[in-house]
Amino acid sequence: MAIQRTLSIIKPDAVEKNKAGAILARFQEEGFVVRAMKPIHLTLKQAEGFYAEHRERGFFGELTTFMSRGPVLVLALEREDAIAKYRDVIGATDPKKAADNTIRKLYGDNVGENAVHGSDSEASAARELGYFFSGYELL
Ligand code: 3AN
Repeated sequence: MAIQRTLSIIKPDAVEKNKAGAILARFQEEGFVVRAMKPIHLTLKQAEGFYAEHRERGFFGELTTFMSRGPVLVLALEREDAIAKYRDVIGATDPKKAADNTIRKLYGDNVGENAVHGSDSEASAARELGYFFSGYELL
């Protein structure tokens, strides 16, 4: 499997609970290398742009209000097979359905406030990395 990059967001709920450090340490233990990282407090418009593909879903307003309510930590993570491996480490979208010891099981509260975001394909990883990082930041 090839080396890939994926976009991770440690969401406002996890930052509020002071779990960003523990989550970052877990990613590093799982073999991810941090290629870029920054704290951001998204505006509602920036959150809406990021989640544009979900615009028609009933939870869009809830999701974008939540994602813009406090700071997040945005990460470009790299390792072999990063996109699938990252999804394994974070677990299912709904923390109640996530496997034991996954990040969403450990730190998520519900399907909306689920601690972390991760790209779900190579195409979305490319778009999402480009949404938050400039070319020079990812060299
Ligand atoms: P994932 O983040 O696991 O790829 P998606 O792409 O289905 O999940 O959903 C994007 C984000 O939308 C999720 N991370 C979650 O925070 C939010 N979300 C999904 N379903 C719901 C829901 N029923 N109610 C509120 N928020 C939701």
